[in-house]
Amino acid sequence: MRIRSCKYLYSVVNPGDFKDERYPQIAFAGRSNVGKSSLLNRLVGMKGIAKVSQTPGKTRAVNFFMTDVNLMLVDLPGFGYAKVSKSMREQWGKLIETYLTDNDMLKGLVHLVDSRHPPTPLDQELNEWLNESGIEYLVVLTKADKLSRNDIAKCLSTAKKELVLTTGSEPILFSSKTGLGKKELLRWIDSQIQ
Ligand SMILES: Nc1nc2c(ncn2[C@@H]2O[C@H](COP(=O)(O)OP(=O)(O)OP(=O)(O)O)[C@@H](O)[C@H]2O)c(=O)[nH]1
Ligand SMILES: [Mg+2]
Repeated sequence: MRIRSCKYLYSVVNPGDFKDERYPQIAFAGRSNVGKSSLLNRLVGMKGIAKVSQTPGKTRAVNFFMTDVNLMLVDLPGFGYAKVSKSMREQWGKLIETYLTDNDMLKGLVHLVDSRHPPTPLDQELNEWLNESGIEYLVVLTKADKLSRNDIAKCLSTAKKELVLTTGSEPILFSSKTGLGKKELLRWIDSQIQ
């Protein structure tokens, strides 16, 4: 599969505002600043389509994008941003959970984990939640361009140790800088929507 173009559709901030969509969707989730928007941009080969920022917590809505292959990409708000109030955190959780629950059009979720650090407790929480939900997911270890050769093997084994991987395949390494992992990720997405 190759995505040649992509356009931003709309954002949802309130759990009650999700629309029924006719197209299959792949969603991207992970802690704030893990590289979700950058990955999305790399995947579709368009730099500015999802906003990338130095400031964590930038993506506070669920953002919907439409590709030329009739597949929707869904950028979920990052979790675990410390500077956000408890009530706001709960609101985000509710928003994400509402989107993920009973969504027939959701064909898979990409769980992004920073390759430089072990999965956080919030990553483990999402992982457990996904295992119970039955949603198919793939763990993607981001910012792999920042790893040394040694770290690469280590981060793969740490991810497999700290997370319980019940669906999908092995975690993959990804870099939005170099494009590492893009082919593999597209292959997985393709298999999810067949
Ligand atoms: N070296 C390197 N930096 C990356 C990579 N992916 C993202 N970054 C950087 O990490 C920072 C956060 O990237 P974003 O793509 O905005 O992360 P996000 O997960 O969308 O963040 P939120 O929207 O805040 O949840 C930016 O400064 C990016 O340039 C990567 O593969 N390699
Ligand atoms: Mg983002």
